[in-house]
Amino acid sequence: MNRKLAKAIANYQKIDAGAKSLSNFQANSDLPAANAETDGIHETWTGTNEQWWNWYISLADNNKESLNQETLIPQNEQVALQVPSIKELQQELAEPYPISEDQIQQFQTESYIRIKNILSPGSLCLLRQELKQIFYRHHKLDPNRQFSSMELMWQESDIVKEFVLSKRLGKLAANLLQVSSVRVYHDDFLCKEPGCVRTPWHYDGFHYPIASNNVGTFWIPLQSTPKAMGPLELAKGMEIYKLVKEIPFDKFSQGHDHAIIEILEVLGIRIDREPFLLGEISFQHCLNVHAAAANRTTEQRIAFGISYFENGARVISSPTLMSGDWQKFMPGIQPSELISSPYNPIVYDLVD
Ligand SMILES: O=C(O)CCC(=O)C(=O)O
Ligand SMILES: [Fe+2]
Repeated sequence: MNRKLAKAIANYQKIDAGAKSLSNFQANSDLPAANAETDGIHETWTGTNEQWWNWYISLADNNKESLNQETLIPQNEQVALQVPSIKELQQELAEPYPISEDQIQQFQTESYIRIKNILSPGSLCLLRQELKQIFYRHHKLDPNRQFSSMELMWQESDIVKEFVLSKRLGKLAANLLQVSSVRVYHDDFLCKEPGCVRTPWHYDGFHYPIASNNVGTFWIPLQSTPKAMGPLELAKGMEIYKLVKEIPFDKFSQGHDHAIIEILEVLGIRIDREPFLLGEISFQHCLNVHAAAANRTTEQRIAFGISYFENGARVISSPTLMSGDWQKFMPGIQPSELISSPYNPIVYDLVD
């Protein structure tokens, strides 16, 4: 192991042991009590998926950028654009995106790819309106909420369903992952309210209960997303996850995120922190290491995540609490079984 890396990990383990011996052990108020009885992750998540996200962002180290609610940066509200009719939307989403061999190679090497103009601004505006409507059908406005999240939005709306089950996105995911057929795992409404803290560093493969590396996620910002609003931050390279894998996870503190920040810095790993334009999206391989910045603006940062996996993949044999309430995303499917519930339809198949 690289000497600098070994030192950074040893340093983290010392801090982590110190924190635990000071009985910081059950100090995370976002962790459900039943999950605070052990210090491991090899157990079922006992809260909801929404609580999972709240707990997860509580593990982000925000020491470097303290957030002050009074100094949020004023941002123009997302302007309402002319939205397409359902027919126009269906036409747009049926159109395959012509991805080049070079782009596929780039994705396979760097572990993610950004693509511009994949969805029209009008369609994204329609998606944003629809997602907000669904979210507020279920949740009250709450000024204390930092992160507003919800999954399986496509089950509640024909418009969202058009996006999630679209040939445009499904085929693109299959082409980038180099597989012949993909199913959907879940979608994710990811709204950082003004002043919301960072999302900790991670790779999704550590979270997904799927026994395959052919899994990827579109991250679709639903407004142009400057650095101050909390865009995704993407480490370049398919091997970077190996560094992160070495670091023991701590479900109570910000130590894990802190250690990754240190390691990425010490080793000079290249990180893409560029803003996203409206219509620009990223697709991350499940081994891509990423985080997201805090939202320092006065407006909501809304992104829509859609995750696809190789058709034929199974559930891992022992899912952990890192996967949240994963059975919601594949009702009736047990560990080690083939993932084929009605919530995971085939979205693209080469032979169709
Ligand atoms: O939007 C965020 O803050 C994080 C999203 C993320 O990690 C993901 O979609 O995999
Ligand atoms: Fe992620």
